[in-house]
Amino acid sequence: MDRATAAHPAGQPAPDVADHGDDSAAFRRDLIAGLSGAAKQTKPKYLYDERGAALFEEICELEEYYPTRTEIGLLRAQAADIARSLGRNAMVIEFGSGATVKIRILLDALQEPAAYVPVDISREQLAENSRILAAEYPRLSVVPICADYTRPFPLPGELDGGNRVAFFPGSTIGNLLPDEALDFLQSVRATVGSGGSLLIGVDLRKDPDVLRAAYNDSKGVTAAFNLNLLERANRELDADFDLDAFRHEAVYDHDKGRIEMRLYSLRPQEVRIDGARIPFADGEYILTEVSHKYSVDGFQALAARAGWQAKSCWTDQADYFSLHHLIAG
Ligand code: AVI
Repeated sequence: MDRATAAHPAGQPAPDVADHGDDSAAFRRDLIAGLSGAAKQTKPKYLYDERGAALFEEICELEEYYPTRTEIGLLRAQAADIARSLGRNAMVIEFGSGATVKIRILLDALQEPAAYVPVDISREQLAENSRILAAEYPRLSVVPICADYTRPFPLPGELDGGNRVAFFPGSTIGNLLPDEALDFLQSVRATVGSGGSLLIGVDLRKDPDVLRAAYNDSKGVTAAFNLNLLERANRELDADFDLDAFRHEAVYDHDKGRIEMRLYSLRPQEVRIDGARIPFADGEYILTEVSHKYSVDGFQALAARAGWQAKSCWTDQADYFSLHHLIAG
């Protein structure tokens, strides 16, 4: 964890943050290990290099991809109620600092927010967002922290005893396996401590046709996002994936209540990754990402196991998406 220099009121210098991003050695090691087992799979974080992050932003704008606009609509529609539930002088600790649209809605609604603490592993994103928000909210203390937010990290002393509110929008929790989600919720609980709370966005179970359309969009942006993993391996690891020999498909698994993003091999083939040779059978696939969908009760039960007590829950009219305010128990 690297505590960044605080960008305090009235736009003081941009924060100085260190970059702890994955290096290519870790990508090579993880990719080869993930493709060497009987069930081929890769860690979803490798989808998000610069191009992957740009493609994900494009996904968020797609007609078929409902989560982003539904969550933003829900935040806007319920802003006053959410602000009441979160309370005055909130110190908002955002886990991940991507697009700033959601945090702005929250900050605009909150009663005298005391601090904004974005936490991210990416130095550039963190510095840029901190600079923008410090300039836009001159009375707010902006305290960026460069850290892997999936593990507990210490909060700066000035947040002790305040109204600490973790904010984790986007249903990114869905990309974790249930055990990982439990660990993550426990870790957030440890980070905010007793008296803290969590506002989290969680995508809900729904008609599988809606889900399949959202992850197999008609413009092929999600396919490009998924296939970019192989392009990235070719770019960074000198691998020789033939991009025409793989196809994207997102499949909904009813029993597990999750979308699985897959890359299917279109023929028997062997791929070279930096000296390793990986065989693929015709029709064999790589599982690149899972996206779990929860029921409101199911998510609250999971959160309870991690030491959180449900205080409020908001859903949109179609019950597509939920926002939960949880209190550290
Ligand atoms: C980041 N995450 C919440 C997205 C999701 O919906 O699971 C990632 C994504 N993958 C394909 N489309 C969107």
